[in-house]
Amino acid sequence: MTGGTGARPMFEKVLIANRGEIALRIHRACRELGIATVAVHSTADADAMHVRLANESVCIGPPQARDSYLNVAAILSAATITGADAIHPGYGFLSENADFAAMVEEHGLAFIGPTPEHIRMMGDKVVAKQTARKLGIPCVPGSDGPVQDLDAAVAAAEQIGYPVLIKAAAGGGGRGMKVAASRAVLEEAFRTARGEAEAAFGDGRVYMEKYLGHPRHIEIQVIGDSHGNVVHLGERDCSLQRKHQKLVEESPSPALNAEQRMEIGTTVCDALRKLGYRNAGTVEFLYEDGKFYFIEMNTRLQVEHPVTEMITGIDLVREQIRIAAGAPLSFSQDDVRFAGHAIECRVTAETPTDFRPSPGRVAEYHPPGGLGVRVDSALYAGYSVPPYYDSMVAKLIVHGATRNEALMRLRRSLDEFVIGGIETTLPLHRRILGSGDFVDGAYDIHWLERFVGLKR
Ligand code: MV4
Repeated sequence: MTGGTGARPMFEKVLIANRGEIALRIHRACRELGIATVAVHSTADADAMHVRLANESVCIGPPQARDSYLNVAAILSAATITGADAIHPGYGFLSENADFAAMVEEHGLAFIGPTPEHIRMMGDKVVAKQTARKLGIPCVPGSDGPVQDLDAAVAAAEQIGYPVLIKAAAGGGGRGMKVAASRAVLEEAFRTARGEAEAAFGDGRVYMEKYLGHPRHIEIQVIGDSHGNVVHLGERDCSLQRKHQKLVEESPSPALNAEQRMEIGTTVCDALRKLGYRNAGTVEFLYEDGKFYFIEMNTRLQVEHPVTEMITGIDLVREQIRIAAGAPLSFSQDDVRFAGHAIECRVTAETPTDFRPSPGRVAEYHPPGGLGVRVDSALYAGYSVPPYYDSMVAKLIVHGATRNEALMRLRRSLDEFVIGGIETTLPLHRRILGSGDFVDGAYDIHWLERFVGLKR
């Protein structure tokens, strides 16, 4: 590290422990800060865009993620050999692996993310919820900690009131959840949830909550530095999802007003300041009948971060890098202005009606452009989408002065977007934009599954 931009010490070289559009996104932020990049890649990604653009690249293993992008020893070796100062993990892969974050630091490198302790704390959903509650964040009514046996489950359900939801402590992202509508089905739900949690995570601990029937999924973006500053950057409404895969995200949420936004944002910031949280994070809530209920915290940069960047003008990845180098946040809460409306569509290489994978060669690639249009993608004409990884191939993000302007711009951009040679979900996105409910902002977390199921 030496003097970089400004008076603060800055990294000279960052290793990007990821692939696809997010590797490119991180590379771009590094370049603007004058930082050199190291790409790591599997043998299947030798021709990937992030590898072409990076200053250096290292092959870290065969196609399967467990042998490459999850190969801690290979990634740490690549960082050591190339003399990197820091590692950015992106999202997915090792981004929320507390042991990896700790090993990065033990090797004398900076982990561009939160502390291993905070990653570990939020990875355990029971500890995360207890922490949130202690810090004054509103939570879903439920069991106080894990539920040990059937008797305890029955007692908790009586207390909470049916329907109840049984969740895995080691779960998250929707894995290992079971609803019980009454005492008659509680025993079966409890045993199944515990068995599935044990099989999936090697940790059979479960906890219980009141089941909310028609919530929206609204999350608060926060960022903190290592000097005790924590600010929020508003919310994202991520209710449009199918099988826990988000398809569309927007900010601001059509369901919130400025007062509600500031209230939940302030509550979250006060809590995370007490915790000493640093770097980017997202606090996830269910929002139903005018009330927020904490569900989880993500200790990483998220796929949908551009939505927040578009309405605040803040480069979240640049801030993450500066913070990891020890710099204070470059703005205060009062400096944050929420301007206009942003919407993101996640485009995947899947068939648009039944979501079968559609990897292969991209024969044509013509992304849309113009005012208020951003495309985050590592695609290029002639590129082959490998079958081994997540199917997301592009994020189309639009910004407008109003929600209506953003909708018009999104419709126009979706019509321009050409990805030839493979099937993508672009036609589904065009259909969603044609729906009256979506245009009205009248949707909850169940809306899309119904919409996809209808009118095939
Ligand atoms: C819930 C819920 C209803 N009531 N908790 C799914 C993912 C995990 N992060 C939490 N999840 C849910 N928790 C209570 N008490 C419904 C869901 C849920 C969901 C949440 C957010 C986004 C999409 C979802 C789809 C199905 C269920």
